[in-house]
Amino acid sequence: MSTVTPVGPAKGYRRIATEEAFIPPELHRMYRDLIANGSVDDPGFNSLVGYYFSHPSERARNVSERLQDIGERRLADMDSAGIDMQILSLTSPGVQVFKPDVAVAMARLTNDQAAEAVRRHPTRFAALAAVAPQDPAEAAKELERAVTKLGMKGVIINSHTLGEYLDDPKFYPIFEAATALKVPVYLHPNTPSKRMIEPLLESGLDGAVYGFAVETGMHALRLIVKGVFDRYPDLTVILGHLGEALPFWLFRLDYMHRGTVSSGRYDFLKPLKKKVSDYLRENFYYTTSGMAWEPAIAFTQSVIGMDRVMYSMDYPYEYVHDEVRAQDAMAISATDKKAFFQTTAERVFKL
Ligand code: 1DF
Ligand code: MN
Repeated sequence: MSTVTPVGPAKGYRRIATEEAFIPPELHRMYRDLIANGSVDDPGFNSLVGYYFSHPSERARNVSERLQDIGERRLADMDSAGIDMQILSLTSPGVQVFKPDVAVAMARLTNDQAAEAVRRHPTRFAALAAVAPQDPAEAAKELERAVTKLGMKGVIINSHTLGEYLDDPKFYPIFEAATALKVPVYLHPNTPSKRMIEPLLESGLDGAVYGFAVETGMHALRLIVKGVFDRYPDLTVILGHLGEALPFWLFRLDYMHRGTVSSGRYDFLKPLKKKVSDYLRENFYYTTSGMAWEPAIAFTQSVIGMDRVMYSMDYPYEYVHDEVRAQDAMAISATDKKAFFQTTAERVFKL
């Protein structure tokens, strides 16, 4: 690889990266087996994981290797890119493609490994819990164990679980646990579910290039319009990629949703207590995850709030020193920059 110029420490703040992926080697092997025998009925999984874990390209090999290290190699990469701390989370789609019993066991194994890395390097790593939504009661139990016994700072869920979305009441136990424990739910992308992926897949748009945002932005809106936040007003959800484009839609979402509900177009669509944009401003936080583009960051800060937009790198999918430098150079006050890189994350994740 070509050499890169190290970023060096920031003046006046620590850089905390909040959406940073890893995978236990055991899970990596299981993914490869699932791909090889084609046994997962999810075209997005086969496209995405098939690429990263078996494609011969340098990008795929690089990502696949780096994902499996939560020790010295990762720390060296963090040192080089000027990242003081990573909030680790199991890479997408997590355990959400396995049979329920396997998924429950692998979530535990993942959390134990992440907790061990945090114990070894408490100033460099914190972690979010992996859970198996396939078994909502077990997911709630594991979240409680991860937070109370392992010191984890929240939970990550990679959008749909084999085509099912979290607004389904059967998943409420997960939100019960998250709100009782006062920890955020990171709604991380997954490839679009089988029901919506086809036109994206046939044009190569199913992955992080665009499909992730279509899938995950829609998922976040489902939570809002199906009333999840009216039921759990204290629920905090974090979105990466500057909210999967939702901040740009605030005005039209409010206008169209109001008209749709008030005209009685859908029997199942009940009025909400607040405007769609209110939930997006009051229940959600946003991270950049490689959207290292100042106009989009500044827009999100202006329509959502300076105190709700945080830095994330999305390592190892993004490991680009110039992106750190670009976000360092944003034209905002020293206090706001410290909030962006450090203090908002400290508050949201209780670091
Ligand atoms: C990619 C991007 C893959 C993100 C990811 O997990 C991921 C990618 C599998 O570039 O293919 O988390 N991301 O969050 O942007
Ligand atoms: Mn990511």
